[in-house]
Amino acid sequence: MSRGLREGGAGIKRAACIHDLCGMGRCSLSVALPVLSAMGVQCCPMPTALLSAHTDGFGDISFLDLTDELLRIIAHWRSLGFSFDAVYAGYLGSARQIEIAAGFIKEFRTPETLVLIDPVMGDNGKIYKGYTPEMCGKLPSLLEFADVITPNVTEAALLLGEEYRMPARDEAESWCRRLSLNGRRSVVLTGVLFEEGEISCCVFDKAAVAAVTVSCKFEGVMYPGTGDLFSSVLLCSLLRGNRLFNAVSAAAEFVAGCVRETFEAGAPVREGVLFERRMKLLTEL
Ligand code: PXL
Repeated sequence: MSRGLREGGAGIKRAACIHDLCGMGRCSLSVALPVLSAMGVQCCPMPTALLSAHTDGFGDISFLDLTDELLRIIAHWRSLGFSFDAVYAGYLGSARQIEIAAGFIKEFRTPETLVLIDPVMGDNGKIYKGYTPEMCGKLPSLLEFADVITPNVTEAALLLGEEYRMPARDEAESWCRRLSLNGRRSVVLTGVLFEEGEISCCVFDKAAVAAVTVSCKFEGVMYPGTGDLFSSVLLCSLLRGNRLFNAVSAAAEFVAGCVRETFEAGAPVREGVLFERRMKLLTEL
């Protein structure tokens, strides 16, 4: 069977989503699935691991590594001849999965496929529990295949070999340019605190060869899973043909609205943002 993008699609774009599945704490596939569906994109999950909850704040979580299962999923999809409008990768469960994901992208991407990789490694200057130095060292080899990467400040510092710190405007822009590999890929640096009461993204768009800043009101609390929410909305907005800067603005506004509602509700931070009641807004983005 030949590999086609649209078979059975009726205009619905299809994304392979390489993320973990967490039972508690709204993140990764529990966010990507509803967001992609609401925004009219088919989400095809490639679960990297199954966890009872994410790794930040729930204590003794369960963890099932699905590395071997990924190989079986890929083998079946190969036999079906599928390809994808997008490959969207986030939290990986083992060092071997980095090579598997890279092999998958090489084999299944077409010239039109959008590859967005969120280099999920840590936050607030700390590496996530279970994310090994070997994985940190190998991840750049996967990011080589990305059209767009969305690191937070912690991940950008790790990728650049810089000590963790909140960069000033000039430095954030320079980090983005360095992470773009001489303009070969676009970079969205998330969660940057330039001004009191504001949270920003620094965006390097390879198509425009320019860096810009997008800012929203900041409530002072960082919620887990907001990076996944942001990247999922960003991916769909890009698949709708929006330019990177506009897609970043739309994703940042949506996340900021979810954070505001969660903050006002006084909901537990570790459970992530209350995005459910705001899903209807995504259909209009
Ligand atoms: O939201 C990022 C993320 C994804 N997956 C797992 C995590 C985290 C952040 O803590 O622990 C398992």
